[in-house]
Amino acid sequence: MSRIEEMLKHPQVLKVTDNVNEELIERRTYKPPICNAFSDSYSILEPADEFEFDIDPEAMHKLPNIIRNKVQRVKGVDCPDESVKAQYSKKRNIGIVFSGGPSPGGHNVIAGLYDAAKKANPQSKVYGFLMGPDGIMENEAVELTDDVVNAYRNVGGFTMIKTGRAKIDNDKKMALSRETAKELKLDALVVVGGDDSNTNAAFLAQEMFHDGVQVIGVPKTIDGDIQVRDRNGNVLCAMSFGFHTAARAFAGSISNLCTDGSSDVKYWHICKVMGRVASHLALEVALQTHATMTFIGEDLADYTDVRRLKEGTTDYTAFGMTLRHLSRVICDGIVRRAAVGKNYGVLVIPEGVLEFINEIQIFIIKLNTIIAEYNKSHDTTFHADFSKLKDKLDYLRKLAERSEEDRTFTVWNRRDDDLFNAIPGFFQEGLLMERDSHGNFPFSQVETEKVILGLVQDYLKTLRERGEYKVGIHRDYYKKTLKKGGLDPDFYGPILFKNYGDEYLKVKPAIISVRTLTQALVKGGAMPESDKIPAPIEKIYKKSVPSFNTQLHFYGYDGRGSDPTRFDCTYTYNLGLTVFSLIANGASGLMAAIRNLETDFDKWEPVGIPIAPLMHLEERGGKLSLVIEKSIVDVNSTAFQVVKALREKWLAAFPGDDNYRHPGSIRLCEQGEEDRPITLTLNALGRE
Ligand code: FBP
Repeated sequence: MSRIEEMLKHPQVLKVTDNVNEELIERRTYKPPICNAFSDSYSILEPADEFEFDIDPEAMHKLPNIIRNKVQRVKGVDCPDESVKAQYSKKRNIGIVFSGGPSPGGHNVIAGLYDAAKKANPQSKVYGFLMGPDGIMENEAVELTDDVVNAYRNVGGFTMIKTGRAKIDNDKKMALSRETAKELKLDALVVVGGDDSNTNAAFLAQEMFHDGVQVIGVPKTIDGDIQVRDRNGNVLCAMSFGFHTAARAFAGSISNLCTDGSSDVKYWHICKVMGRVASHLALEVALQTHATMTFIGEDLADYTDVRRLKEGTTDYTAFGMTLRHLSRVICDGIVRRAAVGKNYGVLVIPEGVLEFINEIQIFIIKLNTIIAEYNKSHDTTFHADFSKLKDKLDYLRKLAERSEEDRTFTVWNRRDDDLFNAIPGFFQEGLLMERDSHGNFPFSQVETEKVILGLVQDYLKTLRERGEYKVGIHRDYYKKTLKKGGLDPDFYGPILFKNYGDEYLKVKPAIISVRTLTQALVKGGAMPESDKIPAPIEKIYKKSVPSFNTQLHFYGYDGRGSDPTRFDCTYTYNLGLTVFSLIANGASGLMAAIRNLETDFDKWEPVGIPIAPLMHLEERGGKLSLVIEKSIVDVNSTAFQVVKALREKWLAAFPGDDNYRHPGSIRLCEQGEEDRPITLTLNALGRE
């Protein structure tokens, strides 16, 4: 036996190389607290009539059997009627599926549902559909057992049954799903997904209504864009699960960059954070880390260029920030920090920021329409027929030509084509990328940060040439350096700096090279033209010349796969218990939710929210579809207003320390991690 083979058998080596470590054992055995409603033997539903919705006529028409559902409160009872007991405890077959991107806490939804179902009747079966909705259509399912469920308690990812992005969106797929439900004798189907998947859940609930299969949705997505209020603004679901964990994971890494950046003081870290459209994650990251600059897409869209608003005229270009303008705002922050010696920092950009930039949004909508139209009218698809960028651009050029001959064809004209051809190739490719099955634009695949960075670099170059981008020199350092070289700082100071006397000294704008420095010294009477620049002066000058060094980062898939925070563990386990209560009480077409997430745990209230009344008509892939509306960041919310009010402080474009915050790492049992998203706390305070 070789030495290494022997080593591999050593108990210590076996222990440290085992997949199961202490952390995993701690997670698997942790028991999240349960809401009061679940501490009794049974739970019942009580309609909460005070919550009302504006119903879309199309939803009324398409979802007749579930549109009149009410919000239901889950209440614990110890001794209900015998008929209630019998209904609650009957043997059931329940199927559960993950749909869309992973979101930390999903396994606990399964664990909560499994525990409640088995407690109510040990004969009940819970099936996990594999690989997302495809698993339903193809009847690929596994019966979940104690061993399987226990291995994943409080553990991140959707590894147990995997996930997928398929959509059950036509008669054939519906028929296949009904067939599976029949084969497995399902009483209920649980769809754990985002806005599109819960939309799908509503259609499945309608479709399976007469088959007697109940369908329940669960609000999942790290993007945090499933937030439900009733027509009067009462909050029913403040946040989808997984958001807190992803934000904390991103914040942990970004906060480390803040520390690194303010230590070696040479990089700007450009961090793109996930969130396909809404900027909730970026907002929470800003609150968690106090990163130097964080942009919120919704805020950029809300921008109004008042100079363009002349009385009596409407200039639509005055509304919303352009990419160019955004790059100017970023440069302004960079230049102001450099002036106080901080030529470094951390910039956070939401993944979906382009969606809020007027000119880009127009491209996305136009290209979505073009691609959808093409796919509708051809047997093949746009992306199959035009695999190379050049072919796609040729096709667009032809459309532009067509618009000149046919005035009714307006979707792509010569101006669109010219503008599109002026943007970098990699960005063109990004904008033309294949849409997902829901018709969504794949923002995570586009190198947004590179597009913005390109513009920032160009403009910083201009500012450098204009002498406006300089690194400020601390006056003590300046004085020490000159004195050490035998020069009088007070003599040279007014010649070199535009603000001699301030704490950070800024080299005059006209001095942008060794040549212009020589000229300034000669003009100031400090030396004849033939002399060499004194070494201490040259040293100070060189220190004032900025170089813009960047490191690009993308925070998305890593945080999505993180182990859940205590908040998400508790939230999701209770969501699972809620799902079972809704099923056991005969509900269908409801989404499980927990109210009062923003308060202390003892006030958390499990509810069922009717999905159909949340639907409205929206343009998707070139046609109007009935979908649940995404919640984007409300720029009037307290959370956003706090970030806005503290922006200058966090930019720290003044002498002294930066204002970074260290959220720490995600821990399960110990205290120390704040117990809910800061966004929720602030917004709740704002409503008080
Ligand atoms: P869900 O809405 O399905 O939860 O997914 C959200 C998300 O993580 C976005 O933040 C991101 O843009 C997208 O998924 C990435 O998609 P993919 O996993 O297909 O790359």
